[in-house]
Amino acid sequence: MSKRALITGITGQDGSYLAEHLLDQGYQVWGLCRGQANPRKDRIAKLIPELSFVDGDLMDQGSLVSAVDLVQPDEVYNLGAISFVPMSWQQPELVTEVNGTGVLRMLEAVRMVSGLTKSSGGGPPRGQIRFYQASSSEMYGKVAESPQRETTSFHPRSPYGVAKAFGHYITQNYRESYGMYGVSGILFNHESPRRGAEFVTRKISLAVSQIKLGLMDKLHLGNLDAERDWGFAGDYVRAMHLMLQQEQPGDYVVGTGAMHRVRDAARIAFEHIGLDWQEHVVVDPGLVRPAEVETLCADSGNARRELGWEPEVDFEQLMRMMVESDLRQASRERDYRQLLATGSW
Ligand code: NAP
Ligand code: F7E
Repeated sequence: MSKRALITGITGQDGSYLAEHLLDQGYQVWGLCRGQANPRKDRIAKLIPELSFVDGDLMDQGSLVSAVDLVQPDEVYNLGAISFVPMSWQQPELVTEVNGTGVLRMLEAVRMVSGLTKSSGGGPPRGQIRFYQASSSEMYGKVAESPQRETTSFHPRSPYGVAKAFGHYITQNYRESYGMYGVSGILFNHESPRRGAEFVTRKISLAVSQIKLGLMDKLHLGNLDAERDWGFAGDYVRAMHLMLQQEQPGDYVVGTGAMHRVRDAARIAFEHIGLDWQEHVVVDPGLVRPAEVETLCADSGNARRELGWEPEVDFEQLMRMMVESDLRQASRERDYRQLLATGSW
């Protein structure tokens, strides 16, 4: 019989790639969706027609228990979160509730449906449901060492990072307290043509496509010197799945090990369409964060050795892929507007 997976955050970037990957592996896949008329649900349902949906919200314990009980999954991937870091200074309590306490609620739902009680410690993992938590390199924040690995201490710099650290530790705690098969993937920044427009790589690729078509001229950015280890989301969801296939549960760092600055992302994207980024990028101090994470770089040695995971797309390929995708979309929209304006169709 095929395995069943339940994914929270199905309407987000990673949810879509993970669902496609699991369907390819022969899984039946359910996505947890919130809200009574979530427009992003229609979008993902159109993109992946084989998906099934179940209602639920990480703010609502009862809905999560019902969802897990209904789906009876073999694997739960908790990807749901408010993922844009600056939001976490605007609404710190909400972000803590969804990204921190939400993890606890999801673990409780899995524990209750699995009928797990306190473990006496040791022994093989208990319960039939395996749980994946989407931890983040933002937990490292002001980094204690570079590159960062599983044992590097945390120093989060935003309410987002603090909430993710809670989610990380509570997952470890359920593993130790109940013997649950629970793991956290400490994923570094990963991007794609499906990335939200608020994140810096997509903000750049969207702006480049608009500038190419003469629809805008200047792109406002914040800290150009921030360094990140950016990879491709399609590569990273393979690591999530592999983590749940191991005999013993464990936490893994996932990243490429290559670091670039925000200014490199801009340069590569503008160069791809034959323009000089410095003629179009304007630094806006209003976009600089109150406490910045200056530098992040992954040591994914454990994931490579123990999971056999390797990234396949490098940073230059990634930026070019995103620019190409946005250019195609922007050209289609321009042609459509022209057709509407001339009435010639
Ligand atoms: P994303 O595109 O922003 O998607 C976030 C998802 O969370 C959306 O489907 C959203 O659904 C859902 N969500 C928000 N609030 C919710 C709630 N109260 N209940 C249930 N679902 C809720 O994020 P992503 O890039 O795919 O990232 C996936 C996960 O990995 C997140 O937990 C993120 O924090 C973490 N992460 C991401 C990266 C990265 O670089 N992408 C790196 C490390 C960790 P709606 O449509 O309902 O809003
Ligand atoms: O910022 C700098 C900004 O918003 C990257 C999330 O998926 O990855 C993501 O968090 C860097 C920061 O991603 C602009 O200051 C400069 O240093 O694309 P971002 P993020 O904050 O690193 C982690 C791992 C997650 O877990 C999160 O969920 O770029 N930057 N100028 C800018 N950033 C944005 N957004 N916009 C700018 O104009």
